[in-house]
Amino acid sequence: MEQLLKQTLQEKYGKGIKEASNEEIYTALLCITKEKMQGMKRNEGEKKLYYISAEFLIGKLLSNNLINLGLFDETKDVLEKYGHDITAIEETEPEPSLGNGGLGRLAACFLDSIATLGLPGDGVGLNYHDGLFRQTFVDNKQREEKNPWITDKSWLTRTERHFEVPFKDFTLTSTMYDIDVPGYESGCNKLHLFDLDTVDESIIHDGIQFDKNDIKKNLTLFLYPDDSDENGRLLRIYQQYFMVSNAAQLILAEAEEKGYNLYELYNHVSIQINDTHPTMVIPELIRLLVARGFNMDTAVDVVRKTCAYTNHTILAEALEKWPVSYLEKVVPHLMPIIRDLDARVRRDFHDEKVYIIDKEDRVHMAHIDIHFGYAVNGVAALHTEILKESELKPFYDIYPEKFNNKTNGITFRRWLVHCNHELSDYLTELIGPEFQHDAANLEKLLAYKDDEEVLKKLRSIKKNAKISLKEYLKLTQDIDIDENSIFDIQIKRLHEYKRQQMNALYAIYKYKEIKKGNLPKRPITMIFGAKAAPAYTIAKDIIHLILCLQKLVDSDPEVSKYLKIVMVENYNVTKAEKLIPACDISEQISLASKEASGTGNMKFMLNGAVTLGTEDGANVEIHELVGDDNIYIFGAKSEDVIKLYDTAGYCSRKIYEEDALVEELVDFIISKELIMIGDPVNLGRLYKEIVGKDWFMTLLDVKEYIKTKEQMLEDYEDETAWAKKSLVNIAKAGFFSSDRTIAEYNRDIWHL
Ligand code: 26M
Repeated sequence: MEQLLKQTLQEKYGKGIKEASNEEIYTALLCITKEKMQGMKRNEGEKKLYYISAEFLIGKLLSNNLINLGLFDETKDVLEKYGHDITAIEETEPEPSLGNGGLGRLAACFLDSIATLGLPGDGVGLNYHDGLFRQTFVDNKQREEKNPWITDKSWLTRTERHFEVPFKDFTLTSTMYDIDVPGYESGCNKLHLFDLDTVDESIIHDGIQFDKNDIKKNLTLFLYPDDSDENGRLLRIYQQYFMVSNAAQLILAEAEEKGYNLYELYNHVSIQINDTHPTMVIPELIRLLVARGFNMDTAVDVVRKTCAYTNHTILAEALEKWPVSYLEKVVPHLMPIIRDLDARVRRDFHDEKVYIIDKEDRVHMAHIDIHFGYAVNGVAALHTEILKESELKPFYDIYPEKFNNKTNGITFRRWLVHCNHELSDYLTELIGPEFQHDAANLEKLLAYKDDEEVLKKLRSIKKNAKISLKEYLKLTQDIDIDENSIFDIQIKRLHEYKRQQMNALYAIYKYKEIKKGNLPKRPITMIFGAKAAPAYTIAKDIIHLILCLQKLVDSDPEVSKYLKIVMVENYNVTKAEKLIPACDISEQISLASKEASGTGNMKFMLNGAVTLGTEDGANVEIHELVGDDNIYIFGAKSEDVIKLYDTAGYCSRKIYEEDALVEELVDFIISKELIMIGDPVNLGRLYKEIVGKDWFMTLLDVKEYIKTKEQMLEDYEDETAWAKKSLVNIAKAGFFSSDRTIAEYNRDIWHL
């Protein structure tokens, strides 16, 4: 590496390693790594997977690629020798924000594991020029700005693949860009991102506004910030069709190039449909096969044996239902096929709940996937049970054999080895390096559960991570935090079901307690990080509340000695990598039944945080693995919540009126202290929402939540007992390696 780096810097900039700037070294390392990956062997086989997803939240790639190529330590040493720090060099890399949250990050972890397991499998998606917006805070409110990430030297490689994508009124020509996906000590796959040469970034104005009508100029400009944004639904359909038509054409082109018989496509290809966003790949593939001479029945049969679908949510508003009129406007050539599929369903089944086109003329995308795919999976055990027993019950009754669970996972290369070198090195020293190949080996750590030395070392590693985070927050937001305080962290998209508002009510509780003189034994640092969809009003009001509380506490010297509230600006993958190793308490407090899995919960556990959570998503499996002593569980159970919804049995106003403490906490949202800092419109609206609707039942669980968190704070004071909990969490995290998840997908669904 030393020689290569010297030579590259000399050629590019006429400089030595010592004199080169961080940017120059970054660019040189990027070029070197890219070239190495080009020379790598590709994972190959008789059958290949295409993972189609509207989002791939890949994060920065330099360190990750160096780790997977086995070059990280060497590179770090070379840089140190010449007085450079690899962390500072990483800072100069722009983060591609090609995802909203969990679903996109999962796709990125999966690509890493697919490559690492040596499986032939590529990702297919879109090359959004500005990704998800960049968040800033102005007047205690979220502001959205564009977030360009593509520079002349990037991980993208323009290819010679182009396809014609037909829309109603015009045809567009695509260009395929590739990003290499190196496996850890294994072969290489690719992420194919499709784009349009005519996209024009100059049409963006005032933050993230742009002309929604000129598809040739705007198609791949932005990633849609989830469907709470009503605006631009048509554009979303243009994007989805552009993505899947390119994917389908690529799949057929590669199959034809390899000389495969398309009548046996399913022996050579599996297509994983990541949520319903790529669902149109089903009618599109049928269309393309019919154009190649297939009759309709055969085309349907071949496609059905090729496609599999993953469901990531039961939230009704997130289940895509496109009005027929929209599809007619954008892709009229798919409508006869979709109508034909619907007719097949109506012929075979007499239950309107499973029809593709409903009475209101809306196309249910998930229904296409379930009828015309061969597998349907949920993303955690509880979630899959809820799909089978309630949300998708009519489908489960028809196709029990298609349903299966694949509990999510995370790549340990990024979420341990890269983001927490000190912990990862110590684990290697203690239990050997095998856990890096097979995460189940982390259980060897249990042998040290009562070893005072080990527990002490784990505490010191945590402390160092807290100090690093302290330095980072000082540098980036000029915020001071105390490394001796307890770090309580909730980082995830802002959504009412995730209940950041409940955590904010805890902050109010603590503020009031301190005011009353009930001082905590140790200061508490409450950290939040979350973006809200620009059109999701209440989510933005919750951000406003948290920022106002942050100001209130900061300006009160009596309270700020004991409590600090920090809202991290522009929360993204890079920030997650700095926050997670420093965490003591991992907040996973969604309303039971609503969080399909969660993956942040796994990242925190792996880095030694203790979960404060409801019995929801993968928390249930974490609970089973670590046992009652090493997790803090509270709140209503999912069966009870589902019952409450079914019977309309929940009334937040009743709890508010009958419980003095709840009333006091909620009233504080519109107290004069907060109104002086914040905007009465936002705070008033949030207050009304919680008292009058509280759709995600915050007031149902808030008291037990407060009590459980108080217990945690008390237990934290027994340092040895706490370090033991931390150790057990790390030791039991092996199950959540995405290598395990992918091995299961391959065993049960893909058969590569
Ligand atoms: C929909 C329509 C239009 C525009 C955007 C959307 C949309 C985009 C993202 C809808 C949902 C999106 O994401 C859902 C998601 O991230 N789900 C999460 O998936 C994770 C991985 O399986 C789970 O761990 C989380 O629990 C789940 O919330």
